[in-house]
Amino acid sequence: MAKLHIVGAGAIGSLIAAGAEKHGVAYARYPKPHSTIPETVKWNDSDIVSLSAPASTPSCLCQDDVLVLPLKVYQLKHALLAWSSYLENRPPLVLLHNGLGGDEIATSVLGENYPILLATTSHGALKEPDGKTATYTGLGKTQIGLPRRGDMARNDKHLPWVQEASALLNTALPPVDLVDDITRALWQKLAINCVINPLTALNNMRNGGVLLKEYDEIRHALCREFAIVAEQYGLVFSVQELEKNVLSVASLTAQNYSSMHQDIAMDRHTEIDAINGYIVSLANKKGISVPTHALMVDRVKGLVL
Ligand code: KPL
Repeated sequence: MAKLHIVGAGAIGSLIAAGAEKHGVAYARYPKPHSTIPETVKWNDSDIVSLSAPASTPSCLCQDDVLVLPLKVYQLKHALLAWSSYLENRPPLVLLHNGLGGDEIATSVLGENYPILLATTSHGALKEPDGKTATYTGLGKTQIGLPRRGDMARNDKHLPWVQEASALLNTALPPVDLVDDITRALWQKLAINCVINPLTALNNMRNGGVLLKEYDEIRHALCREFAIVAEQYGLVFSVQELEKNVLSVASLTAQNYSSMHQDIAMDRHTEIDAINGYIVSLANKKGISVPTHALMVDRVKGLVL
């Protein structure tokens, strides 16, 4: 029976584990040593799902298993180096994180031909302050797909390993949409994070604060610079479309605190390098100036100094 191997002790990983537990999918969890890992998840129907104890030593994974990495981009390299010796059967990896840059890290550790899927989720989950419980705060969906590679054929998503890995995740935590162009979906999500995350962290406000008139100008500048950089990398977005998506997510999640707001509030490392920092580094490679994204990076880094 194919098994989901879930790395880390975060809220989304716990949600996937709870879905696997509820729906009869075999799974194992691998938190970092000494981290507090949720033992139960409060499901969205108030059911309390008890999770299996962490598996301390990973055994060699089977080819039809799936290794899910719901980690921050800055944690990925270390995790993949630690896992690489258990991956000789080449089970597929699923990278699930905010921001971009994870695929480059994974291919630098495992090589261009390693079977990798990229995913983004809009399910809401949060780890309670005691660290021992997580709560499923909002039903969403997960989009998954193959990273763009030069030789990619349109029907690659019909490859058996791609279908099987996404079906396994869909059984655990539906709905999972296997999409033709995950890169575009990830950039769309990146634009949302580039605006909501730094503005909420810098101004100590909930996501709904981004809707205020006083942020019109900066929202627009961030979306405009984003669209210019994206176009240089073959992704065409209209500034209006990006702003509309930002406003829609800010209003749907108006009462929530963004992950970057939470990271700052809890004195944790932020994901700014994989979000606005990713845009700045791509812009630099093309000689484009993105002063508003660069300002966000500097100011967020200033908050944690
Ligand atoms: O992904 C998010 C985050 O907080 O990181 C958003 C979409 C902004 C929702 O809070």
